Amino acid sequence: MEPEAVWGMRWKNCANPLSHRIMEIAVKKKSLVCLAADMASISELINLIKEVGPYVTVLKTHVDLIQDFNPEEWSVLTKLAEEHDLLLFEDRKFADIGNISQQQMAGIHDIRSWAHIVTAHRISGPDIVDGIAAGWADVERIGGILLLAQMSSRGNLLHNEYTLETIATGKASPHVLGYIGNGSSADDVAKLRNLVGDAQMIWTPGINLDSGAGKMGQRYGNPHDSIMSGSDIIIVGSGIHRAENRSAAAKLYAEASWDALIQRGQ
Ligand code: 6AU
Repeated sequence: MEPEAVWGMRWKNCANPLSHRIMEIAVKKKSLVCLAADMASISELINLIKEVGPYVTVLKTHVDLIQDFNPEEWSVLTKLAEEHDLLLFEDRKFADIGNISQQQMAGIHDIRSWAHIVTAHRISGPDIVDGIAAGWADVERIGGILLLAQMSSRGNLLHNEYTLETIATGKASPHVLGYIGNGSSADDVAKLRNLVGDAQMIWTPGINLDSGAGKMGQRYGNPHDSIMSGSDIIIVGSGIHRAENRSAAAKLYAEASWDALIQRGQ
């Protein structure tokens, strides 16, 4: 299948080259799954990649959860991810002023040198986007930013006006690949898609086939509803990495996401 036939308007209108790469891998693997690989060690992450690699398009990390982080072993992991055709997404949720965000792209974890995608909050002002892009430019790389326009957690402060400002910033910057939306609510995702239009992606966390599994205020919706209401990538964490058979779980989420995309049509 050709990506333009599957993704339709999204393929046609998304200008960011990384979004096309994501859509291509998604078609190749028939999976709109980003795995939230919230592991505590590099070896656990490596094992997880080996189990679920074929069913996952993007690997999302929280590198500050890794207790044994060291750059040498991390490069083994990034190489393995590349072999599995997995894009790396560091969910750093940058929130500081632009200049500090640029410096935080370096530091001990050197996110700028391996992450294709990062998250950022819009809270400090629009310049955070340029700060992060400058971080990538420092090592002659280009990446994509996902701005948090909504969240899945209960009681969050990302109200309508904040969401509108976030989208305005995102639309004005070539570095912004798209937005994080609230996967636990199909209505919220549909509203966000309406505001965003067709030229940027929406990725949704808060996805679990067991809707009652949320802990500490996390809320869940399902893959089908989220994609049908306008999400392009579902972010699934514990639904996969806590499953008894992680490979089978990843396959299940991949199939649900792919079937919904085909049903959504163009
Ligand atoms: O499926 P879970 O609940 O095990 O994991 C959800 C993952 C976690 C969160 O840090 C992240 O998704 N997340 C985000 C992201 C991606 O930025 C935003 C949000 O609103 N809710 C959320 O859970 O790694």
